[in-house]
Order: sequence, then structure tokens, then C-alpha cells
Amino acid sequence: MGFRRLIKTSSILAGMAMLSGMTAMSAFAADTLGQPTDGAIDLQPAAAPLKHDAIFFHDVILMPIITAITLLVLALLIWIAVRYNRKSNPVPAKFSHNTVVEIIWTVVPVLILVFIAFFSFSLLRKYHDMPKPDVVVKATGFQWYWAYDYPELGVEGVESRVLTEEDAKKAGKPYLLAADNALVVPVGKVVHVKVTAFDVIHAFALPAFGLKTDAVPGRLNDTWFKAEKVGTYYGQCSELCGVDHAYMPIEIKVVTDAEFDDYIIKAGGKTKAMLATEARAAQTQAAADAAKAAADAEAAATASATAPATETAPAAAAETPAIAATAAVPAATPAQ
Ligand SMILES: [Cu+2]
Repeated sequence: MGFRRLIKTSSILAGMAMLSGMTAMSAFAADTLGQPTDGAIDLQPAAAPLKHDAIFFHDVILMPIITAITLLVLALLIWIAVRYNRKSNPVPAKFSHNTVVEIIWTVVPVLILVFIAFFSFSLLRKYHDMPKPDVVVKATGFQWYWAYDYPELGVEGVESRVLTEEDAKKAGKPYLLAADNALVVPVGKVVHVKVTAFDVIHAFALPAFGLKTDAVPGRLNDTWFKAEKVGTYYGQCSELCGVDHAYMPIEIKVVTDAEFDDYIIKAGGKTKAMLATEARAAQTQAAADAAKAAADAEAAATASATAPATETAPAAAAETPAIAATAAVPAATPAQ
């Protein structure tokens, strides 16, 4: 009788759990991209490849296993409590040990862990094996703010500090997540972040991109993302780093290519296109210089061959323009 009532209660509980699961789903649908949402549960929605993979690992691999194990243990507890209490089972069995059962409850958890490890390591590999970068950014943690560099584009020391509550409200941004200077990156491009720290250990973390990388003084850690949508994304320092740990947010602003180039130029740097043009010009200049030097050398050689031997420019001096130039100063260089 008591057992039936328990079954009834547990089915009601299961129904409630399903209902709350459905509300969670609707909360999930209303989530704001790039920042936490009041009253929502579950992970923040993804805006980069690593986060999609992390959500798959959590939702499809881990949660079903955790739920199944929890329900199994709950069912066993209920079964034991109902079937083997003193009233239902006045004469208990006296045996102990059962080899078959013990082998099963050792081997099955090992198999479950191996199954989880397979997906876990493949996710770790995705974090580790980074695609070729389009933009490289260096993020340095300070007590208590972040500084960003674009080493290849010549932009250095963009300091990023928390907005005051008043300024955040004025800007319509979330307080404690918004910064005065965001890290600006182009959309749809592979961004490598070299993470380090100046003083103590911080951590560069941003949920929507699936980032969480320790910032350790004297060490460069790598992470990467490829933002899928233009917008503003928020994260926080995620390693307790001192009294203002809560006041060093990470704001990443994802913009179009053109806007990114504008930003780099305004920040005093050079865009990839500018650098490529400069490199091409330098190459052309170098080729022209080499051609001119060769022509000069040839002309000098011809001149020394035709000129009388009393001249100060010997044939050997024509080998390189530098030596030719030295030889052209008669007082300093004794004639051979
Ligand atoms: Cu910190």
C-alpha cells in the first residue's frame, strides 16, 4: 500500500521535474546572447565553435548520464526502504558478498567513465588544436584591469576597466560586465588570444565563446574563438586575484571587417591590408635597389677597365657599391 503511494508521489515529482524542465527550455529561448539573463538556468547560449561543442558535451553526454545515475540511485533507495524495512521484511538475510554484483558495479562505472573520457578528450583537443589565426590578440591581466595588444597590427596597451554603475546605466550596459574599452575583434575570423598576467594569476573567461584560460605571470597561454555574430559579449576575470577581482570584466565587441580596420587605424595601428601593401612596396624597392647596385657595379667595372691604371678606383673596388663608395674618397683610402 505504502509502496503504491510512493510510486504515485514519485510520478507526480517526475511530472513536476518535466514541467520545470520545459520552463527552463523557454527561459533558454529568451536568453540574451553574450551575457547572463536574470532567472535563466543552464549554460549561456553559444556564439563560437568551442561553446557549441561544450554545450553538446554538457547537454547530450553529461546530463543524460547524470540524470540516469541519479534516478537509478533514487529508485534503489526507494526499493530498499519499501521492500526491506522491518515491517515488510521481518527476517533479514544473513549473507554478505556477491562476486557477480561486485564485478558489475566495478566494471559498469569504468565503462561509463571511458565513454565520457572519449568525448571529453575530443573537446579538449578542439581547445588545443587551434585553426590558423586571422587576428592575434594579447590579453594581460593586471590588478585589477585588462590590457589588450594587437602585436601584429602595432596596437599596444589598450586598457580596459570596469564602468561605474552610473556610467553603465547611462550606456545601457550591464554593470560589472561592461568595460570602458572593449576588446574589438572582427566577426567570422579566427582570433587567437595570448593570455598572460603582470602581477598575480587572473583568468580570461567569456561564457558565450566557451573561453576560460588562466593568465599566469611569466607565461603565455593560448585560446581561440571565432565569433559568429556581430555584437557585444561579456565575461569576467575567473581566478580570485585580490580585492577588486569582481571589478575587472571582459567586454568583447565583435564588429565587421571594415569597422575593425577603422578601429585599428584610430588606435594608431596598421591594418593587414596596409601591412601587405607596405611589404609589397618594400619588396619592389629592394628589387629596384639591387638592380641599381648591379648596374652601378657593371658601369664601374667597365670604367676601370677602360681608364688608365693611375686612377684611384681599382677594379676590385667595383665588386660592391659600398666598397666603390669608400674607394671614391681618395684621402681616406690609400690607392692600391
Ligand atoms: Cu583578476
